Amino acid sequence: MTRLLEEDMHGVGEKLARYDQQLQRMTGSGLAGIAAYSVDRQPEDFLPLRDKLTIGVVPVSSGQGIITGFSQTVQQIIGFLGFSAFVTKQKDVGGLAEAVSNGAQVIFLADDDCFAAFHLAGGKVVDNGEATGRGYAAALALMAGGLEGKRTLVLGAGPVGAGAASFLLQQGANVSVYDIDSIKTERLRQLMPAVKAVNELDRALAACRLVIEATPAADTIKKKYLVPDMRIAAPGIPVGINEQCQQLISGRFIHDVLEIGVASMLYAVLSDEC
Ligand code: 2YH
Repeated sequence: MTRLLEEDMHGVGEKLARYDQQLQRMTGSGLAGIAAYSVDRQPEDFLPLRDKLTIGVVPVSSGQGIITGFSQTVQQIIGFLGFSAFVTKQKDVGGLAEAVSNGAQVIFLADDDCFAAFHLAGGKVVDNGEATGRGYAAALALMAGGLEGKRTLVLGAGPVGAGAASFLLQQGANVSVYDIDSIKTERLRQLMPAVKAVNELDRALAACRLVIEATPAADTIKKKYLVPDMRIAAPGIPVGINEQCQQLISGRFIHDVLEIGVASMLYAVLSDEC
C-alpha cells in the first residue's frame, strides 16, 4: 500500500480554491459537487450540517509514524467544504480522547494501512479507499456527461478500484476491471458479477475511452492510448500517467493526493444525516 509523503502535502491547502476551479472546468462541479454525487446527494443537502458538527483529525504515530502536514491537510480540505475541523494536539489514543472531549462528532484518523472517518453517534465508519474510488468515479461520470451504457475501464482491483467499480455499475456503465494480480480481479468479479474481468491491458486500453487508474504503479497508461476523447480519473499514487502524458490529456485528466478522497469520505460519513 502506498504511503503518502510529507512532500505530497506541500501546497495542497493553499491550492484548494484553484483545484476546485479546475474541477469545475472539467466536470461542471467542484469538490463538494463531486463528493455529494459520489453518495447520491446534492452539495446543498450538507449545508445544514455545517453549523451542527465539529470534526476532529487525530495524528497517528504507529508504524512509520506521523506524516508532517497530513492531519493539517485533511483539516484544510474539510474546512474548504465549510465544516469546522481541528487537529488534536495529542496523538493516538490521547488525541482521540481530546477530540471527543472537545466536542468532535466525526473523527478522521489514519495509520499506514487504514484511513477512516468515524461518525460517533451514527456508528458509521467510512474507509478512504472505497470513498476515494467512488469520488473519482463520480468525477469521471460528470466529465463524461453520464455513464449509462458507456464502456469504462478500472485499472486496479484493490479497495479504490472496487469503490470505483461499484459506483460505475450503479450509474449503468459497462465496467471492465484489470489488475496485474488476476486473483484480485476474480475476487472483485465475485463481489460484483456484472463486472467484466480483463487480462490484456493493451487491448482493454485501446478499446476504452473512460478510465479509472487506481493502481500503485507508475506509467500504466502510455502515450499511444491517449486519443482525443479519452478521459481519465486517476486516484492511484504514484500516478499511472507520466508528466508528458498528463500534459497531452490536460482538461480531461483528474488526479490529486487527498482532496477528492477526503471530501468523499466526509460526505459519505454524513450522508445518513441528510
Ligand atoms: O498514507 C497512508 C496510508 N497509505 C493510507 C492508506 C489508506 N488507503 N496513511 C497516512 C498515515 C498518516 C499518519 N499516521 C499521520 O500523520 O497521522
